[in-house]
Amino acid sequence: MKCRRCRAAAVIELRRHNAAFCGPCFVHYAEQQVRKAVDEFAMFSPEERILVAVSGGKDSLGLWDVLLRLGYRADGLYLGLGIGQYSDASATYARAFAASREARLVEIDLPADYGYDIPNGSLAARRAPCSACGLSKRHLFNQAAVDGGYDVVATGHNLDDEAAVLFGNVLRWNTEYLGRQLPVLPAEHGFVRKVKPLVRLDEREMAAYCVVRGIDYIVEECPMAEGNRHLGYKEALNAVEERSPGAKAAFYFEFLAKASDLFRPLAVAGHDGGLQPCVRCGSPTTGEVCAFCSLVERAVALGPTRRAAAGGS
Ligand code: Q46
Ligand code: ZN
Repeated sequence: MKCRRCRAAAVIELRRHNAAFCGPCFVHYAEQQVRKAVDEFAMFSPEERILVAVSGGKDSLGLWDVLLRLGYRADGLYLGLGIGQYSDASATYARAFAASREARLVEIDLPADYGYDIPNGSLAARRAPCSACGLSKRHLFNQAAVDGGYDVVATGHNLDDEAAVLFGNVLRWNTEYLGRQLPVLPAEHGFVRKVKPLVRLDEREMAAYCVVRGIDYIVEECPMAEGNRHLGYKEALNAVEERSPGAKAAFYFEFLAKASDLFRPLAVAGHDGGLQPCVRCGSPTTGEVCAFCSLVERAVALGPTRRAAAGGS
């Protein structure tokens, strides 16, 4: 197998592109894919300041690396979720990467800064852990971007993530979500712009990118991910992709090109609920107190004793 670009021995084969690449040319390919996504969806300009949400995993660290290599003004944001050993280890990878690139890493720690963790918050709010986690991330990423004067928050969602979410939304015809599933969500109502520059790269490619670039990342999955519906959707899509290389990318990009606009009015209608500032934190919300502040309040009130009794750690 030879590299498509330089004819040297290839280290990775990409069936959906009917191509193979050597290490350096694969890095070039990955950069091109990010560049293409950024340009195609007008994600940000070289002057803008980007806050990259980093988890210590392959996608977010790989994304940060690509953006720095492409010359973007990208800082990292690490959010400590208080998920035991997993959080301790993931923070180590994020810090080590930042130190190796002399890049700026903003850190927020849920237990130290807000007095709760994801297992506790999930119990208190009677939400699945990933739901309490998603709510916390959305709020704190936005808050950190506003506080730090960043133009945009970038997350490491890759093609597999986006295709799996799309699959789940199509299975249930969640029309409001379908109207908002875009690689760029523009700034509105006090929310900064959110972008997903890795939509043209899949999970395997991001793992390969990190290996070729020598980026150490946490391989272990978050222990709370078990039972997450999206894992099942990813497996289903991988089975389709195996038989029909390129199907996953076609599913996602053809949706964006041909169907996404049809659902947009439904998303806008569902989102038009008269936003006002939260009385506690000032974030835009439809109620008096935003969902994040009420989660914190309930989690802190639940306290560590009840948490231990309920089997949390
Ligand atoms: S970190 Fe949070 Fe994920 Fe863990 S609790 Fe779920 S959402 S699985 S990306
Ligand atoms: Zn609030």
